[in-house]
Amino acid sequence: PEAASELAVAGMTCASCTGRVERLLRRVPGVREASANLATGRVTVRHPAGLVPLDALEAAVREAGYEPRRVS
Ligand code: 9UX
Repeated sequence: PEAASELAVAGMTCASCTGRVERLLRRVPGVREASANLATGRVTVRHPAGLVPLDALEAAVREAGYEPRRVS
């Protein structure tokens, strides 16, 4: 089934920031959609359950130039 992972991302302060984070996350194999919320500093990533390790998502956020934090 479909699943969603949520990450908090520090340092996103404009629409270009959120766009960059979304673009890099969508490149991760298995990711169907990534949506970053500028107001909350959170990113929701949709992907098939179990297929995409959180580590890969965090790596993509760092590659975009931002610092991810796990949220429970
Ligand atoms: Mo503009 Mo967002 O420099 O980092 S892209 S604030």
